[in-house]
Amino acid sequence: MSGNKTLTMIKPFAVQKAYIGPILAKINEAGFKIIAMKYLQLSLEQAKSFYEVHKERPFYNDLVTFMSSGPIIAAILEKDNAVEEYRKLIGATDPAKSAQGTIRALYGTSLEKNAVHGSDSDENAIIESDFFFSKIERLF
Ligand code: IDP
Ligand code: MG
Repeated sequence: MSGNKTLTMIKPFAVQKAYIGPILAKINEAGFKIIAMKYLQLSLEQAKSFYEVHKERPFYNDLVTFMSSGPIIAAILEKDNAVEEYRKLIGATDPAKSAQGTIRALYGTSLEKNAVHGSDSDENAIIESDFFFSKIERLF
């Protein structure tokens, strides 16, 4: 059975461009419940740790530098089949290839600055949620 939670981040460039409000509105309109949320800036080391799975990829250094360049929003979202449903809502990794009306198509500006993160599996949703939030920082 698929899980009902996913982890999102609103990435630095989208925060700087004042897209927090519009993106959270899309998330709520799509029926996700926000069960944990915080506003923070990752250190370079923390960004490296979050994206560890990508450390062999050519874009890794740029990605972790970008992700630690300014404040972000991290949130745990709840909905049936959350991982898949949220990836549908955000669209493809490259905003230029994302379906019309998706969060990345609307608010992403490049492959790297694609507005938001979304977990890619139930297992990673749990790992990523635990990365940002302790037990008392979430609704249950
Ligand atoms: P995802 O965010 O859609 O799951 P991943 O392949 O997990 O995509 O990549 C993580 C993040 O790394 C992407 O959201 C994007 O910001 C960045 N990224 C992925 N591929 C590239 C690339 O080819 N060039 C630059 N950045 C990339
Ligand atoms: Mg991914």
